[in-house]
Amino acid sequence: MAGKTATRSDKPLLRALAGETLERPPWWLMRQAGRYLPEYRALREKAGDFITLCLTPELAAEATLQPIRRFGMDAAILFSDILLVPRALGRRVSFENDGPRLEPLSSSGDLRPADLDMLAPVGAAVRRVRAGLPEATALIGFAGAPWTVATYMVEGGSSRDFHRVKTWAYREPRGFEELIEGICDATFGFLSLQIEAGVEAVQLFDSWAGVLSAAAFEHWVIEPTSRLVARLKDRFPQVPVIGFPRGAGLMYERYAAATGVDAVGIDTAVPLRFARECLQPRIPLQGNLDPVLLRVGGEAMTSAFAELLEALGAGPYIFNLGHGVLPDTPPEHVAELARLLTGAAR
Ligand code: 1CP
Repeated sequence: MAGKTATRSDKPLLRALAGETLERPPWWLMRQAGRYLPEYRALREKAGDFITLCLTPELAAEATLQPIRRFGMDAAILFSDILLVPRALGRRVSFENDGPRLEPLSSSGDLRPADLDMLAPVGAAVRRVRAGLPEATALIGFAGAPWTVATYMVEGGSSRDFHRVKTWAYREPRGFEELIEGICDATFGFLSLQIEAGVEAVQLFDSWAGVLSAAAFEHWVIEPTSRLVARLKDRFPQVPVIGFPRGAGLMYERYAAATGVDAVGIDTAVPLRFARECLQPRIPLQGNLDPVLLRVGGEAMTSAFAELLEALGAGPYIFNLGHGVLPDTPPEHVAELARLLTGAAR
């Protein structure tokens, strides 16, 4: 074999997560695998349904590797979904054209103990990806944070107003706490399985953290996330955790200080000055180019990119979007971004 094998700490993503400021920031994109890539659409058609794609190791590994082959990001993110956890908890989950559908849950009594064996193919996919990645490319595993997973389980899918889940949380906090605890346990099992199979960092997606009051944020975002991170750190002290509490606004500071995560993903709405002055001195940051700018491309994207690097590039930083790649994004715009990043030494 040619060359030496990169040790863990040689990988740019892991160095940034450990707090190093790199010459050029490492990069990856949330939803970098997916419908904007023609090769993904072909794979998806071959699999038939989305859950089959997630739970067939060869197919999930192929979807994970597709964007790396094309664009050479510094990290791959495992192709999977946050809604595999409700499925392991015994809920019916399907993916229709207009989004996920679950049977709505209204009582924690209807939960079953998690069946983690159902998720074993995810471990097999991780092992395949590790074998197929370039040596400097890190592999990120992920799960939904408990609050966000609870929203899908209670609402029965995506939601506009989150009335059902908030009503339950406010009206019957004890029962809701049991649901959150059940999700926490299953999520710990799901992430442990990914780490044991070879993921080198994990991200907790709290996509709906921003819909809560400050007090409810404390209860249903900060507390369960802190417990989950503490359990992960106890068992896997060397594996960095990225927290992404999308929409957390002013609560980002509290999240960064209290949850024990190693890095924070910032959404598009976070002002760069606040990020640089109030967050980055405490914790490495990841984000936050508007996914719409990636879709638009050209000068609008290039100048926003330059501003972002100017603001955050002098501290520990991982380039990413403020949310996932949009399905109608031209792949050439991602290629352009890759060129900007490889030319972006400080
Ligand atoms: O039709 C298809 O091909 C399915 C589209 C799709 C894809 C490509 C879904 C259904 N999930 C995924 C993959 C996925 N989901 C990844 C893969 C790795 C990557 O490339 O990033 C990841 C990290 C996720 C995470 C995920 N799933 C989140 C958190 C991030 C976010 O976007 O906020 C959420 C909320 C989900 C639920 C989900 N699964 C799928 C959809 C369309 C959704 C979102 C529905 C909604 O907006 O409420």
